[in-house]
Amino acid sequence: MSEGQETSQTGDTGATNDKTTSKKTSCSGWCKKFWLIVGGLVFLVMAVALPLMTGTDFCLAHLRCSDHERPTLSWRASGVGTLSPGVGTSPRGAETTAAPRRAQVTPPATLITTAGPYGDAREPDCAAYKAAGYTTSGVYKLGSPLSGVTVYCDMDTDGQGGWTVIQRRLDGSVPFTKNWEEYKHGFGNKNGEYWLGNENIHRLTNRKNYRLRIELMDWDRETRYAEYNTFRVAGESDRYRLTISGYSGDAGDSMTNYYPNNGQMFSTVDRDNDAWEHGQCSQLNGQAGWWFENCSHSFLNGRYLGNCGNSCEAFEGVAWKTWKGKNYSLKSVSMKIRP
Ligand SMILES: *[C@@H]1O[C@H](CO)[C@@H](O)[C@H](O)[C@H]1NC(C)=O
Ligand SMILES: *[C@@H]1O[C@H](CO)[C@@H](O)[C@H](O)[C@H]1NC(C)=O
Ligand SMILES: [Ca+2]
Repeated sequence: MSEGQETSQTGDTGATNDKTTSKKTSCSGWCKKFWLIVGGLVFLVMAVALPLMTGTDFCLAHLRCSDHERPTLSWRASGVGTLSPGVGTSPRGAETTAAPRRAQVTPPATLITTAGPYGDAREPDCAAYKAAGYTTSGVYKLGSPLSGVTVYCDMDTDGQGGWTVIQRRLDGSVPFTKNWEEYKHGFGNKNGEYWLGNENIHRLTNRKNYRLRIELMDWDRETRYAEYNTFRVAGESDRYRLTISGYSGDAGDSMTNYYPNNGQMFSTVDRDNDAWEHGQCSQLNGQAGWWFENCSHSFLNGRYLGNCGNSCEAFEGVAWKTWKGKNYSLKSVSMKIRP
């Protein structure tokens, strides 16, 4: 500060020789540094920022280059000779082998394309898709016998995945108070809440032996499950009668013990096929469709009552008697099958 003030004062008084010599000596020190910095910056911009903007540097760093980035690569290679060998060849090889396989095997998290493997709809269920190398949970389009029907495939649960989800409750966005025809054909949203449809479930479970897995979650996000190693639904002529047996799990058996659903026909609010002679279980139990006896200890299609603790209306909500009792309506449930 003080030095600068003095030189400007001497400059004003007219000592030209002193001024130029002092400027030259200070400039040779500072200017060198200045120009070094400016030069370095220019070099940095040329070497780093520009290739980054064109995508070439990313391409080099990750050894993954798409075809449209090729032209800029040659410019980069000529600028930095040491990096160029191998860059044009090895990543290309890696790309051509890895990329197509990735595109085939890994579906988008929530489907669904109308082209490619999904459009082909070649597999009968999620277990077959899993066996064919599809490992991502999401919505898949099925082949015969349900040709064209979409389902949510759980590819993670129980180590192996391959579960075809036939029912799911998550948030109450889809009412399950539906009639016979609606339960027959299915309803809801495959990315959210849905019933796959009695006809679809029948056609799937009649071609081979399936097991059923039921997953439950309460409002404290605690979970339980129940599995049955036999699960089969008859055709409409037998009113979608249920065959279920072989319980295991930690949720308790609410389907084959008391008021067993096994052997019962399906009932809806407009079709009374239950075992209650003088009344209708569906009317009484949340207007749900289910394999009521007189009536049931499982009510997975009941009304979505929300978090009403232990004081929900008894047997009206989404209930599983052997875990949370008749007055508790669960937060989320799902039913999924696998051969
Ligand atoms: C069937 O269930 C209803 C409703 O819970 C009940 O009123 C009726 O007595 C039961 N009938 C028989 C035969 O168990
Ligand atoms: C369960 O529901 C029944 C019928 O809605 C009701 O009478 C009973 O008080 C409820 N239980 C509790 C613990 O809230
Ligand atoms: Ca009845």
